[in-house]
Amino acid sequence: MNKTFTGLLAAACCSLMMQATAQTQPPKKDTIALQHGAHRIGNRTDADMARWRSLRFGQFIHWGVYAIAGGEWNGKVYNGAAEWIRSWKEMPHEEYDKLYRQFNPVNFNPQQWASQAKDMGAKYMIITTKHHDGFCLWPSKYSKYNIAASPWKKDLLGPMIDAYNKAGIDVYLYFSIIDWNHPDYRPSLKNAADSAAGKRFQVFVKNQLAELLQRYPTIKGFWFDGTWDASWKNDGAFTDELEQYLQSIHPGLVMGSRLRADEKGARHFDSNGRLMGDYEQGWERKLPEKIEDVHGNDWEAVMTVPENQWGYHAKWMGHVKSANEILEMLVKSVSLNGNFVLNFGPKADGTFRKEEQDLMTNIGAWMKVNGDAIYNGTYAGFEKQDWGYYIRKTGTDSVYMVVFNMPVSGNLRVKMPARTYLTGVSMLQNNVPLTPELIGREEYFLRLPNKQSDVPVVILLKTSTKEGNKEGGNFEKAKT
Ligand code: FHN
Repeated sequence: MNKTFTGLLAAACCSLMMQATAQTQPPKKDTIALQHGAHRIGNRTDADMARWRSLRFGQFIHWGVYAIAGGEWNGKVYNGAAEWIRSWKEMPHEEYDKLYRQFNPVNFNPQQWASQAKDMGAKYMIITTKHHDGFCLWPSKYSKYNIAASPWKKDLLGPMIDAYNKAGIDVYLYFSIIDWNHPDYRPSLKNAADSAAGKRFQVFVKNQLAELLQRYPTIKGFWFDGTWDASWKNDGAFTDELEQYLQSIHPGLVMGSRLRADEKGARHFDSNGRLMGDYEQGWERKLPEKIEDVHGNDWEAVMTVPENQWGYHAKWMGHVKSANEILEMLVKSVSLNGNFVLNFGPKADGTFRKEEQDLMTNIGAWMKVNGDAIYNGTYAGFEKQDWGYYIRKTGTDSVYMVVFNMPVSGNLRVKMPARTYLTGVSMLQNNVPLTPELIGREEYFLRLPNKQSDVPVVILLKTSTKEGNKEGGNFEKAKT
């Protein structure tokens, strides 16, 4: 066996042939004529999109005046998501709308935020420029409800974006269309007066977005939210025009599927089932199970640490995810061709709660050793095994096995696609080589030197599609 293996090593080192990569969307006929449906078939192939796709791990930050309430009001605890507290019957709107007068994040240290995100391994960051409450973290000239009116007085976004960019992290801007503070915002347009307000609101949105682009030209894209109300989704033409307008003033921007609706009110996917926007943006607090679930589209998942808290809530309820659970979600996402974004909700003073700091440290410790398996990773085209996930380094014959469930037998089964052979196996952590045992045609067992580990273990497989595996050819299929 060893001889065969060494032979294979020599024979196959230059093979860069990919096995099945992403499934492409099956060509289907459009049955409905649409002017404002998807304008592209298949994924974007330009450099900006390729960059987004290669980053794989992002940090989401929900920060705003809701952090002051921290999920509590008048001694009562709100069970909903902290950033929604204004909609709670126990929270008078007038009281919430005065909170900005206390927003003074004296301990905000953008360099520290950026360096801890970098240490965690995040390659991009999404910041809430304004959430549904309408409070703007930048001094917008189109709304008085902004950071300049708070005791902090000055821009928060600019220093944040600069610090993250300096740390080598791309920045995306979250922007909520729902705006509870704006007099012209309506969930639905019921009469002529509402329609007039709706038109004014569209101008306001367009102005604020252009303002953000003009103020922060290094941003890589927008992350839209709050686009499910009838007033927004029933004007597909406007959403289409807006997307094109933003692209025209900042070519290359990456924007997901939440922005657009088609003229029939379909969101994310148009009425013919084609994805609108640059990637599928509906994976919130859930992940696809298998490659078929993503239909060959680029996609991104956003995840909370507790069950459903985005902004700061002093009392986290329910299950709080561990670093290993989050790493498994990250790895699973990349193994299915997706990006994974982990959310943080800083406190009103600009610091992060201990649980979030510890998570960043623990995730970062693993990423420092194993990050090679994540960045630029893609679907490997191997049959999934119960021990964990395969990730291929895009465009190469390197495939990583990320082991989350060590079998009691200690044997990790590797089943290669037809006519694919192993040419080298080593532990990513320390390059220690492993000797695979051939157990069938294109099928091996691997055993780790030490099967005990508190964190997922990564094994690097070098593969080849060149002929040469004579020994494998001796295995007979069962005659049944
Ligand atoms: O309502 C928001 C929620 O507060 C949070 O911002 C998430 C993040 O994806 N988006 C909305 C729900 O989809």
